[in-house]
Amino acid sequence: MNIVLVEGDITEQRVDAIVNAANSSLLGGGGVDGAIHRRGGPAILEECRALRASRYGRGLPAGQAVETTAGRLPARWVIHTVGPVYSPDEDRSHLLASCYRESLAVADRLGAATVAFPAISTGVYRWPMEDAARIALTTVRMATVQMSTVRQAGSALREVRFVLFSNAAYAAFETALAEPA
Ligand code: AR6
Repeated sequence: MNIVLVEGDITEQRVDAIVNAANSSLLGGGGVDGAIHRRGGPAILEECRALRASRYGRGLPAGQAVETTAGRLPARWVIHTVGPVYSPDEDRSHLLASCYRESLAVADRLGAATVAFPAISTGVYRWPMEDAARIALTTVRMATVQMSTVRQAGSALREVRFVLFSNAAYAAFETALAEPA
């Protein structure tokens, strides 16, 4: 399983699944969420509305993940996850880690070989980039090791790609990736 860093726009990634940093409403927003819905078209929102009506009447809780179609995007699925809002007073890193773990579990269940993540919670939800990068990489490394040891047949997952929207975000992930696992 490879971890790859790229600087770019997640909506342009040709992967099986892209992860959306959504909010609990699942009904869209700004940032990466806005970009995904804009470029993916109305089919994604339609499925999100159906999920609200069926399984998530109170919204998708922070740390959980659920998939929809990717509409017109060059991916097969969008996995929506809700990051925690950063708080200087309360450690919510378990919720941020859970976003990565749960999204990978959904990707694995779908049989995705390639998955792209944005830097969840580092925009509107204000999580400091260096810390978010460390949590993201530690969690993905641990989860993929577990997936390959727990599943006898092996997971289809071959690549986890982090798509970073700025040079500073890319540099933070590069530093965290260079740290010993
Ligand atoms: N591709 C990759 N990364 C992007 C893109 C893109 N097209 N656009 C932004 N980013 P944010 P959050 C980066 O705010 O902090 C939404 O309104 C961005 O630079 O999208 O989890 C939701 O509806 C930042 O580093 O998500 C929620 O209400 C990272 O993606 C709320 O924002 C995440 O920024 C979620 O906040």
